[in-house]
Amino acid sequence: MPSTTTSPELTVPDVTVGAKPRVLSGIQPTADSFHFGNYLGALRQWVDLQREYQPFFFIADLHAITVEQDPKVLRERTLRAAAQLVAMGIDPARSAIFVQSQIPAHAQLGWVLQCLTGFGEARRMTQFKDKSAKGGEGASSVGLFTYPVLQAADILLYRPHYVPVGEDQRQHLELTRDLAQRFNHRYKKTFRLPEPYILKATAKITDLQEPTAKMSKSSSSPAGIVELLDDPQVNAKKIRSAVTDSGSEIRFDPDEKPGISNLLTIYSALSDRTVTDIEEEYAGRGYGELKGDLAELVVDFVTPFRDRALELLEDQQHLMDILETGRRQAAAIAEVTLRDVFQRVGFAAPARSTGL
Ligand code: AQP
Repeated sequence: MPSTTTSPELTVPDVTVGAKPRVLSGIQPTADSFHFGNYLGALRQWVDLQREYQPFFFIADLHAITVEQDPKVLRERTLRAAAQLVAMGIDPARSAIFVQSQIPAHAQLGWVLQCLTGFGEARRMTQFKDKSAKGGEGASSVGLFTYPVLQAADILLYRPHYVPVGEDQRQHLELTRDLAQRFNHRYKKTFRLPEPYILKATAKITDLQEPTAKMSKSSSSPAGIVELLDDPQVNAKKIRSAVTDSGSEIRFDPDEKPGISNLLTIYSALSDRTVTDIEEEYAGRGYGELKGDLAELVVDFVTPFRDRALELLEDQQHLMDILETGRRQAAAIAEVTLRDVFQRVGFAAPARSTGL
């Protein structure tokens, strides 16, 4: 557990004095299933952190539409995301699970922060460069460009201490902290400076077929990605067919042996054993044996998860109730922050309703 990182000089009005410190994170409903990168890089930490912190976890549908989505599919995937979060152990009794677009404050604060963000600063975000590379910058949406600023709003609204994410989000977290500091300095101390919570060992799970690239919903080939809701035997086959490196030694060396190092990382995370321990066990044995055993571990992990998620998906009303409870919890916090922001920026408050 990281040590506390709140800036000593920052006195943030906390609407839940005495409450536990907060964690917040989100995931996009951009595929039918989450993958091992999402799970090992971020979601597993969500499950662990919910015990000691006050957790807010959202399904980032506003972010999803930065690239074209089929509306019907997007709605389905939003519920699939909720089912997967619950199936993996996010407890709705402890954690607020909500849908980003249902809290208007995200987009509202996003606008205020856009007005504090330099164009050049936004341009430096490498994820935009990566994601716009395929179709060209001109064909990318402005939303894709300003995505990291909306993400800053997602985070700052809840004044969390920690944001559990994968390595690919580190730069966005730095921008979030910069914007928080800028707002606090220009107006009045309002935002907590959140710390990224990135577990080094699993910060970047790579593509099984292209082990120097990150495993990704949108850019991995089907053979390169382990999707948690896929048929477990299909996933086992993908592990057995993973690209490995020249030579035969089973050794963790991400530069020289990215393929085998990725498999060792996944093995270690699923078995709760150290990489060194696994290297020792497989000393003198071939890649095939390691892959075969890892395939079995993967089947043992994904089978109960998938069964539970599919069962949850059969009761959509229950999932919508969970999201509505989460929405209310999140809205209560977000609206207070937004009110502070609007007041500090100088927006005129609406006149009190006369009831007419
Ligand atoms: N390969 C990965 N290794 C470690 N962490 C990862 N994450 C994603 N891929 C890896 C982490 O998962 C969380 C949710 O990700 P997201 O849905 O918000 O989108 P993303 O980071 O852009 O992931 P994808 O799979 O590449 O999605 P698409 O293709 O839709 O853009 C984040 O915390 C992320 O760090």
